Amino acid sequence: MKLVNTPECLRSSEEPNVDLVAIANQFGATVNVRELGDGNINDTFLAFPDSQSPALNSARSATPFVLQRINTQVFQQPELVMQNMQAVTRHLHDRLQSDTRPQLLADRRWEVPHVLPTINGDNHWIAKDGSFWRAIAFVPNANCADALDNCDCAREVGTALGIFHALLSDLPATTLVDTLPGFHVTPQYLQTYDRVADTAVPTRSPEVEFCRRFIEARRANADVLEAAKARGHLPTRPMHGDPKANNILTDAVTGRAVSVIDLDTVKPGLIHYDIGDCLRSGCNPLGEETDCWESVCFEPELGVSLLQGYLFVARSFLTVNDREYIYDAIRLIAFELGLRFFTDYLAGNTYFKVKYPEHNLARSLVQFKLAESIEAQEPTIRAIVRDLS
Ligand code: GN1
Ligand code: MG
Repeated sequence: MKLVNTPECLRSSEEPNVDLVAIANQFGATVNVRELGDGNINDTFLAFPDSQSPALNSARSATPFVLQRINTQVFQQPELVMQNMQAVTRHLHDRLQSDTRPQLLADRRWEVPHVLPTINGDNHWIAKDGSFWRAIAFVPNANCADALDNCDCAREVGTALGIFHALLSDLPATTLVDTLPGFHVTPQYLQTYDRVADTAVPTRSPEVEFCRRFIEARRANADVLEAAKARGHLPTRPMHGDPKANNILTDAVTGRAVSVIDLDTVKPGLIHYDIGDCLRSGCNPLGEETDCWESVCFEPELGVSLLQGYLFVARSFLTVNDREYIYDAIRLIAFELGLRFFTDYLAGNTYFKVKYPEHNLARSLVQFKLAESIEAQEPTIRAIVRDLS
């Protein structure tokens, strides 16, 4: 996430009636609220507590906190999202406090993005208009990047995902609820695409034709991970669901990874979707919002470093089968995200936030170009995984 440069006290320009300070006050006396980040689904703000407030006590410091409005069209059971987040953050916290704190974390700063209660002790607050709000601890002195430009950063991003998976590897997946059925089940996205493409007003442009042909050529491979799961080759585990590079924070001074944030999508699933998502986002130096989609490529040097970081930690719990499907995961998740963006473009931009009507089309082209580049480097990527295992 990037801190967006906005006026001191922000009232969302699209929603002049939303009093963000009043909403933030439900989580503790607040003087100021600013927009934070560029999420595609939820609305995120940074709230600054009133340091003069008598209500401020040792339980709540004057540190800013993250205030979020959950998109309840996407997360239709937001209470269950909170339940999953709390199950995961409690588990992370307990492991960090206990004797089972991994040796790897002995000399590493590691922060858990805890859920902060409302002044009434609840884990969320529902406004009069029905909107769903919650607060999360802000990790100070940390940065994130939408795209990675050097191998040290890539290694740290991979290490962070490895630590996250390692810390959760003893949490039974059954502890978590499937809050987003179908999320990261690629064949289901294909079914949705087929339904939407049948009814969408036909749009003809070279870019749209490129996307349609791209999808058709890869249809048969879309179930590679789901089929592996069905055959018992890949187990269901707690997954993050969205570990793209900018959801990993690094210490502002040392550059070492310190946290994995954005836990809305934690649920039972295949960690391969996480591995794929981390690589597809971390090894695309132009980033997923670039206008230069024709120049997008998967940078193998970044891939080596990211996988070095990940596998160094994850080799303790990954099986031979797990390693076998890492290449497929990287290819598939870029294809899947392109498919999701393209479907949403055809459907009239109802899921992802957009800044202009063709935004989702532009995003899908980036992901398809990335998938093409990953496919062209299959032997290299498979060799990287093999050599690191
Ligand atoms: C969405 O909102 P954000 O940026 O955290 C999406 C992810 C995509 C991502 C692409 C619930 O995440 O699946 O990979 O955009 N989240 C959901 O940037 O659909
Ligand atoms: Mg997210």
